[in-house]
Amino acid sequence: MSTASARPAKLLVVVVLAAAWGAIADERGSGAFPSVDLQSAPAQETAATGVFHGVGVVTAVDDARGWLTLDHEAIKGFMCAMEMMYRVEPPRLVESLRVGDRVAFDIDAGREVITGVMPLQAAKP
Ligand SMILES: [Cu+2]
Repeated sequence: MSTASARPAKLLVVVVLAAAWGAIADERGSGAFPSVDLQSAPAQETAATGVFHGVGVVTAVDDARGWLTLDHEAIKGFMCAMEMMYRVEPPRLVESLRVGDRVAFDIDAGREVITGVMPLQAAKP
């Protein structure tokens, strides 16, 4: 009886060891694992350096702190179209902006800070 009950247990140990070995192998990274790819999307955006130019519509303004939320078009070589919040330096650049304004902007890709804002079309009153 003891051999009969020991056999499944032994099999279980082998399965667990195989799973553990697989996990260790995964962590070493074969390069084919999706965990790496999942992180590469945001990493790609922050990896860009230099000043990029974008166009977007203002969806929120925090002129006290110098934050601007833009629904921006794709910025070639930097990021795809999305709505996001940016820090603006100097903060006074956002003072005259209103929600709905369409603007062109310069963004320092390495710091993800907007360093220039040029109004293109004012929000409809
Ligand atoms: Cu963005």
